[in-house]
Amino acid sequence: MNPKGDKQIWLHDFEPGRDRFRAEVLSGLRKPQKELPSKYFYDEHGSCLFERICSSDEYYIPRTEGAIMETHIEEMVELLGPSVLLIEYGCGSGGKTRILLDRLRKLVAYVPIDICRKQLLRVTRELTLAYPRLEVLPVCADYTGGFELPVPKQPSERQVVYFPGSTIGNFDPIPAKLFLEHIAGVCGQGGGLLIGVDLKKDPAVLHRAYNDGQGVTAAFNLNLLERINRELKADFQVQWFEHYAFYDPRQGRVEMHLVSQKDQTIHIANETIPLVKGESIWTESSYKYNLDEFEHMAATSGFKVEHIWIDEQQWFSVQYLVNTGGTIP
Ligand code: AVI
Repeated sequence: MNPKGDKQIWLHDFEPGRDRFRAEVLSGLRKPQKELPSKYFYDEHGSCLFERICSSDEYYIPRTEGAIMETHIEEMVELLGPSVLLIEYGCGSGGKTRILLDRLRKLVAYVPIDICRKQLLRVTRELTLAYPRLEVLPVCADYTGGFELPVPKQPSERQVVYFPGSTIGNFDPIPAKLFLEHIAGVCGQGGGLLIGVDLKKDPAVLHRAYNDGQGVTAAFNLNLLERINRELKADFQVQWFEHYAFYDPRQGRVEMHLVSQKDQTIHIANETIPLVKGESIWTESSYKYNLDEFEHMAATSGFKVEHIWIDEQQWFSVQYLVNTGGTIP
């Protein structure tokens, strides 16, 4: 406790440094199809914009997933069992998790992991107030890289990773499989993964979701350039870029790009990046799966699909996968 009576928060801090950010930005911008890693959307302002996307009418994912969780939480809790160590990858604003924290029996500890330190600290503070007896062990990290997990005070019966929101969709297929393999290693044999997976659907619905009428998704996309300007002292003229998002049914993914509106030159860390009018910087992919595709990927990563919950429109699934200790080729 500190003198104000607040619980002390021990942050396990592996926040990616500026050198790594610069190196990843430059390596993406040197490619023939220029690209930027979508994980860098989430600075403080980007995280706020993402929260606004999540409450927009068009972006159906949070409300659909939330309704699935509300409807089936008892069944989920039964499957996960008691004395779980719950590890959440990309906890964001933390709202979705409370439904689990409220219901899980004898929860051993909660490990929220997020790349945005400020947001993570805010969420941890809120949770320690709301759940004073729960051990909360925040980790600030880019969860696509390596980092150590904190060890809770009490032993657990099972480690369960929670990965909601269909963030798995932001990985290309091979990295997605490798990431699931990594999670299988984290939760260990008998451990589980409760994951939100967005499903293939009418492209018009997807188009609306990534092109909301208020322009929040566009602002979220463009904020990446503002962040690079601020943190890497670059000189993107943000007004000369436009948000462009579309669904490619052959690849089964939504692509987000920033399209240059004129021939221009960007300077970052002594490098000059030329862009011609109409050229794009690819900032995000968001893969949509059908159930068989996802089951196959899970199986090649060491997971068996134990249960799937879907909404009535069949737009989104929440799935409980168990690490069985074996993989299919
Ligand atoms: C975090 N992730 C799952 C979101 C998605 O749908 O791919 C990020 C996002 N990008 C635009 N809107 C939301």
